[in-house]
Amino acid sequence: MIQFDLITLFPKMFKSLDYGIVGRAQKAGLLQLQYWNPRDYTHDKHGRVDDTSYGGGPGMVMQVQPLRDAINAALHRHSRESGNPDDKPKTIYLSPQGKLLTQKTIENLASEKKLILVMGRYEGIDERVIEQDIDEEWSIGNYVLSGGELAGMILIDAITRLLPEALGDPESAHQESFSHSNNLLDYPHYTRPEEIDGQKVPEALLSGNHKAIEKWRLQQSLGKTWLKRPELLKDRSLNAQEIILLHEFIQKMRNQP
Ligand code: 4GT
Repeated sequence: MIQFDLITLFPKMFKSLDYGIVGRAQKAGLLQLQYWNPRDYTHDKHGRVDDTSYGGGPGMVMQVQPLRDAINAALHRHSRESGNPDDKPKTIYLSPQGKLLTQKTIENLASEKKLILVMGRYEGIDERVIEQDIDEEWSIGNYVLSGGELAGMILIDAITRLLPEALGDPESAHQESFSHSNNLLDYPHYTRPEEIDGQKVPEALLSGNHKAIEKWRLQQSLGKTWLKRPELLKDRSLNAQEIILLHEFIQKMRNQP
């Protein structure tokens, strides 16, 4: 079971997590989402949670007080329920200024019992919240969104599919995370029919020979990575068998381009 406390002005956006594996995980009690809306913590009579930026320039900034009070409300509920002041959940701010999330990061976060995710809006949040209230800052990619909610949902989705009981087939996430933590792309997948419009399923997959299938898949993972994302191979050393398989892949490709 993993719990997320979501600090957001738009809790209804998270309804997209009611579908598929993540929806099932919620219904099965493997995943719990709780919402804390900074709007409910503002002291402003008009309900404002943002203000203009010191130094000028366009756009508004989320103010410290409503945000910090919402985070603290989540922390207080946690310490009241756990009774242990030493296990404070991590607070995470999702922003383009964070370190890039990888499958490795996701695997590490998946072992936490509870995470507090802070979703920014407007131009972002007051820097003093990041300094005082945030433990880790993560980005989902080098591009800018109108809010942190979609990034938060991506993080929750990626973590949830790794929870041991979250999948119908417990092998599948494990297998795939293996190829990812190995810095290789997934191998190609095929299903019935065996032939369509003259396109055939590769012979090796029809052989029923598990060793041959495993070898073909590793070769495809190596070859596709070399073709599509060669930079990934720089972060990974190849063993003798992998070097042979990759050379064979490249050779075959040169024979029938
Ligand atoms: C990009 C990302 C993110 C945004 C990302 C603060 C106001 C941030 C809008 C928010 N954009 N959030 N987490 N690449 N935009 O992860």
